[in-house]
Amino acid sequence: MILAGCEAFGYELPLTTPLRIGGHYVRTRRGLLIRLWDRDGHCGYGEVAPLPGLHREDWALVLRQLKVFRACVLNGTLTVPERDWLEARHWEVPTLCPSLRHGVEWAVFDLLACRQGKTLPAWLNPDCRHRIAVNGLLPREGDVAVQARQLVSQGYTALKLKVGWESVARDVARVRAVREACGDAVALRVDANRAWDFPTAARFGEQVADCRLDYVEEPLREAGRLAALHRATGMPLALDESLVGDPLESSVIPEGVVAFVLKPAVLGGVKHLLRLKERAEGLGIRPVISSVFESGVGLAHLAACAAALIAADVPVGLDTYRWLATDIVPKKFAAPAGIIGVEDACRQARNPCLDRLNQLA
Ligand code: OSB
Ligand code: MG
Repeated sequence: MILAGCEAFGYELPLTTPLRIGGHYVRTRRGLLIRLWDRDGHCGYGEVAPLPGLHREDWALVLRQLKVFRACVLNGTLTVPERDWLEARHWEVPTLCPSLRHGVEWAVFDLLACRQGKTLPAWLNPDCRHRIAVNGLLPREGDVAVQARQLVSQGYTALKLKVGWESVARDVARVRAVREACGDAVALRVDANRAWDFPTAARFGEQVADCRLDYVEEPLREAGRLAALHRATGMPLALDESLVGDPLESSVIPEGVVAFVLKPAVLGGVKHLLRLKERAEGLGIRPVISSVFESGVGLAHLAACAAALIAADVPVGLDTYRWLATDIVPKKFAAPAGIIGVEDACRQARNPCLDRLNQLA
């Protein structure tokens, strides 16, 4: 298939609560929707939404690279192998930054699925799951126990709590409050975003040893001491930041790691994503697909990715949708009872409200 058209639409979505990420405050989520066309009038959508404080690329770089990519499309020089997903997954544009590469690739997959008259998940894998579970993301504000109880009563079976932004004593109290509020059946994950030095993380680990945490994501500023932390505390660990930019490609995975948190929009490109996923599965490590506050289009693609490409039914990190006050799809992305209906989300993503967006190119 030859790519024949490329359009870009900007969006700005107000957040229900501002985000604090890597020292940045984000009040409005900005992003781009791209639409790619073939010569027969089929189209596919992708989302490009670098998050300040997380992605290294800025908007100026994304827009510059998008202009070059679009010129290549309009020249008729970009051809994608289209027999099936196994062939198309090897297609890539070499020079794009991660957020743009991610959006372009998923727009291409969406377009190829459309050409074959299939939904995106069915095109990716005819045996894909139709419903996937989400880990409820607990907000920093308010009473966590109340929020946790609410999510569990709605049907959530996994919860994620951010720690490391206040004292260890407060973190331990919050973890205990959530565990007590939601009982033993719920998988409780915590994420420290590398906030701690070794002694602080070890203190946390000792004091929550009886809380049966599912895992602790990125506890340490110095990732080199993760195995030692696991040996000292027994805490199951998950990697997120440590997986970005290939540092683990040739190195040993620290003892105690039970999950890889995979953010496709940050890893940039399905090739890298699948390499990490295969490495994880080979080691018995759970791959957890996770979002960065995308709109309903980006979230639908992540849901398709988890449902079709991840063998195990692991709750995904897509609960960020609850932070968006509005969406760019007709029916706002949602996970009632902690479950995402993947096909419906992907149908919504093929019908975005372009009249609410601002056409850039
Ligand atoms: O640290 O995992 C993170 C979202 C944006 C930036 C960083 C992170 C996140 C999430 C996503 O936590 C939600 C999830 O994984 O459950
Ligand atoms: Mg994380």
